[in-house]
Amino acid sequence: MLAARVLLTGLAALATSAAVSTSPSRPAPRRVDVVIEGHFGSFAPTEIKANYGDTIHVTLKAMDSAHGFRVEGKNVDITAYPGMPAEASFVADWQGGREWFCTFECGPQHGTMSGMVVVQKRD
Ligand SMILES: [Cu+2]
Repeated sequence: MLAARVLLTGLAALATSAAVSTSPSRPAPRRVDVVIEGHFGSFAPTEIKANYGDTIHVTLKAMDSAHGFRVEGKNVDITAYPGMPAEASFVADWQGGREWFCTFECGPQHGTMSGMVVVQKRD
């Protein structure tokens, strides 16, 4: 019983300190790690969310044929092959949505392969 009470008190303290250190109005820049799977015709997931100033680290995995990943307006262009993931890091230095798309001619559905990086303003 006492052990349970001590545990609960500790959890409450942790929750309080977490709330203080991660103020929602001004989150510190962070590293956002995302694993994106390229399948014939689509990526999974199709959205990356970040805050302005975050560093986004993408690991692209090719699940069937090779697939590419290029972000509109950024110097990011990688190609992954089955069993050979590719990685890239870039800073979310814009606000709003920016499309990413496949840059490898992977098949008839190639033109449909895209996603969106959505960057929220940091107040
Ligand atoms: Cu493609």
